[in-house]
Amino acid sequence: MFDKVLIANRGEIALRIQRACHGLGIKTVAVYSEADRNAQYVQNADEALCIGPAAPGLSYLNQTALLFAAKVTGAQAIHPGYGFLSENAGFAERIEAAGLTFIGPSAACIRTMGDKVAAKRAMREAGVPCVPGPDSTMPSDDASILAIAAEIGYPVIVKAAGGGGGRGMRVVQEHTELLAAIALTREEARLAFGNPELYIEKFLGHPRHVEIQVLCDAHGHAIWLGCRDCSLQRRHQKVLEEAPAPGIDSALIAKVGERCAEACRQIGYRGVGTFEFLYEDGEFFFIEMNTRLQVEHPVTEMTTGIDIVQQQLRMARGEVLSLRQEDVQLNGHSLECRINAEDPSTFMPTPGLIQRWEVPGGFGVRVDSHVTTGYRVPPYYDSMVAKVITHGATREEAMARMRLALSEMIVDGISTNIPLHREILDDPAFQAGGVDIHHLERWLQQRSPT
Ligand code: MV4
Repeated sequence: MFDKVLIANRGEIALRIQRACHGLGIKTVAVYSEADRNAQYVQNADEALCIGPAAPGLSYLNQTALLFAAKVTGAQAIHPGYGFLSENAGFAERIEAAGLTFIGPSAACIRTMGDKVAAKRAMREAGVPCVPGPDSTMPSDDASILAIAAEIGYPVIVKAAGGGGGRGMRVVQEHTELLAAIALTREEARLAFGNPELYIEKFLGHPRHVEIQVLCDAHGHAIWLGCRDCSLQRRHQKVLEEAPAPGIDSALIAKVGERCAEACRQIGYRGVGTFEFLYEDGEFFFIEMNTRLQVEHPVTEMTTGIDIVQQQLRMARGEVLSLRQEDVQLNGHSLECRINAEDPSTFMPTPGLIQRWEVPGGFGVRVDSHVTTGYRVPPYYDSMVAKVITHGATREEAMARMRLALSEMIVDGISTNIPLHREILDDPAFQAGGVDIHHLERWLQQRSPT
């Protein structure tokens, strides 16, 4: 049990976690870098402590400073948010070794899911449908490698076991290219992840990115909270997400969701998690599991009515899950636009002073943001400054509310990607629903040829 949580993060998610804590009567400790000293959420925390200079490596990634901050403030638990140390098994271990609670799954689960081969093996054993390909790392001899690829059938994709999120992978169209591609990817993986192990999968050419949210207690109970479609992305950065994934048979989603929940029971998963799938030609294929709270969790909250961050805190406190699967009612449709401080056409970050900040409101509109007029967007971190989330009885209603919400939003002083979101909402292919993971980049190229 804990009654004071240290929030080891910054920006909108630090505020989101702070609100969930205060809603449960839990006290909060904000930690901040010198660049975030004046942020409003820092002032609103019960206690606040500077943990270092602006550079993330010296502050938000500084495990020793975070543990020291927990010690001096008497915080008994640490919430890592997303990014930074949220999927660092070693950090989870250090927290537990210090007698504190890491708000997340066990270090062992984080470690398994960080190894993409181990994750896939665990999920296939638990009955989750996976992308075709062996659940083992690449053998060392060329003949075996070529035989595996031939059996899968070209094109194949070579991925780093230590990768994920789009880093360390290479598509191979035919057998003459395979061994060179493996040598290159292996060297990249050794450099980037310190782990040269690779694996090989069937390459899917036009999938959608559909993910399933799960919620688990420490007593063997697990439920799934519907799905999200995150296909609208550029360079592996999600731009707009929605729940549910449009046009997918809800009985199929329920079947896959049940498999995910069962897998969580089997591996003793605790807290919140996300199963990432590629969805192509009516079928789901597991690729990775994320062991953190995700940026796009609000669209699931809007369609289930469940406060995912409060549930995450309660699970970490050791409570028994009070929700049964039949209590989870999926209602209507929700969209989330990630508002970034960036140039809408070049995508270059645009840090600086926000001279005016007016956010939308009204029925079915939610804004998650730490920004206020006079806020200076620091150049050191992710450029996301807000998430505009809408909910409606139908996808059309959620889209109409989003158009209105974006038209009400005023940001002066820096440019943002709000114009891009307006254009996406006017795109007939997006409006129809179900675009694949390549749609946004294809559409951007056709709009402004380089
Ligand atoms: C794939 C794939 C096609 N086939 N795996 C990229 C991020 C990482 N999580 C997995 N990724 C992909 N894996 C197979 N077997 C295509 C991608 C991919 C992608 C996946 C999700 C969202 C956006 C993407 C953009 C490019 C490639």
